[in-house]
Amino acid sequence: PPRSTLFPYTTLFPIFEGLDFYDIDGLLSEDERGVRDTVREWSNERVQPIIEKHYEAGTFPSELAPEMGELGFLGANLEGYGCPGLNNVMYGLICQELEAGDSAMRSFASVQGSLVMFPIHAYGSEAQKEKWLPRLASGQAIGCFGLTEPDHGSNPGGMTTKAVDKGSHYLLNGAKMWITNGTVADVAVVWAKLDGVVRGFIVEKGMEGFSAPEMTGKLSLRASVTSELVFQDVEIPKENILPGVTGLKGPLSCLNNARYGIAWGALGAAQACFQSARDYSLNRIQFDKPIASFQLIQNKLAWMLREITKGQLLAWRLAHLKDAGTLHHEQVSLAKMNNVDIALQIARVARDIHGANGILGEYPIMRHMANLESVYTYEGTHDIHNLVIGRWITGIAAFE
Ligand code: TGC
Ligand code: FAD
Repeated sequence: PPRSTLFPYTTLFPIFEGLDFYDIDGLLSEDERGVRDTVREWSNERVQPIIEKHYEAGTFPSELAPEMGELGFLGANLEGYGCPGLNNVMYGLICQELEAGDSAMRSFASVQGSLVMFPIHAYGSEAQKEKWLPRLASGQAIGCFGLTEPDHGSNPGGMTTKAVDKGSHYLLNGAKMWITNGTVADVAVVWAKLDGVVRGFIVEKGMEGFSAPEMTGKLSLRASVTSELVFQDVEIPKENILPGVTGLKGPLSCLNNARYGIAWGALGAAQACFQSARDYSLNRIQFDKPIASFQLIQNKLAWMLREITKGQLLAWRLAHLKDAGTLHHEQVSLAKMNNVDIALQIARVARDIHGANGILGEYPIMRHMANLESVYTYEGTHDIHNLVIGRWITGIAAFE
């Protein structure tokens, strides 16, 4: 369609600049700013130009996985075994910059680092750590995390995937659903009940009876691979159980780490939408003026800036609580819930400011908006986090 020449910025690959109204940069160390700038530059060069095509095709740009490993984006806040050992501000900033490109990129890093490498690092045997962590950190191997089942999403404690101790090995039966990276993963951290107690198992690609068909038909997170995991009498070697944790707190502790990353990541998507809306409104002429000159548009932009700024302060404080080791998981729930919620609302308002152009793939808005619908639901739905906070306030678990 003919387009106004007044849209100089509107290309297929906008350069993400970020928003820093409250001088958050002043709260960051030089090293933290350096990490942020590295990821931003990489994402602007390597992700922005190709991501819309991948989104439309429903494919993940797998050639970027080793690059992400080489640059230290995978398992960023873990130490040893080839992991980068960065602090949690840096880990958060990595998530922010990746998600400014696309939620699929942050999802990939979240699953790999927080949901696969973290449990192996925290609960694995020495042999498991040595076997998997260096390969996962470098992006040479890909991992997935199997908790959700077709009939157990918000309530993973009800899982029916089961392992039976057969003496020489465990026999695993059951199915997982909605598993990011499943089809392309070399290794799956799978949560199953052994004698009625939740345990973690390392399931390797190629094990007999294990398959991971890709789920199709998604209209959100299209640049991310999502799969089922099916286990039919899979013989799991005894040494593949995670020895360091029993019970639901195993998988839930991994989720804390990933939810933390999402609290930062969602701000990346929100800032990308804000930037696009600001630039569009300055260039779009209606009634002989840029639409940015109308009060209603300025009100929308000011509201976006306000919510992003509050979210940034929340994320920064969360990082310092996490680094200090005093963070409790209800604080993570608040930040995940708030920052995804405002990001989704910002994407919707940005779409409105773009008028009809807002529905085009040429702008990142609709893609971010559709992605954020998944982010709102995964890693604990918005309302599950509400109820977690409600339990903290009242002592009463309303989800039971
Ligand atoms: P509850 O009785 O509350 O807890 C059982 C045990 O776990 C402990 N615990 C936690 N520990 C660490 N971190 C947390 N966040 C924890 N929450 C609870 C708790 O202290 C207890 O320990 P212990 O020692 O007493 O046994 O468990 P519940 O069954 O009542 O469930 C509570 C509820 C509903 C909050 C929980 O089930 C939940 O969070 N549900 C949401 C499920 C979820 O988030 N699934 C995510 C799947 S993975 C995913 O979505 C990846 S998307 C990846 C991507 O692409 O980015
Ligand atoms: P349900 O639990 O059925 O919830 C449906 C609705 O009911 C929600 O609004 C919810 O808030 C509400 N609800 C549920 N219980 C209550 C209650 N007690 N009180 C009030 N309201 C309630 N899982 C993994 O294990 N690994 C992955 O890698 C992974 N990746 C994913 C990738 C994508 C793209 C998506 C969309 C999901 C992924 N998930 C993954 C699954 C995700 O964690 C679940 O979808 C999520 O936990 C919610 O479960 P559900 O979809 O079954 O919804």
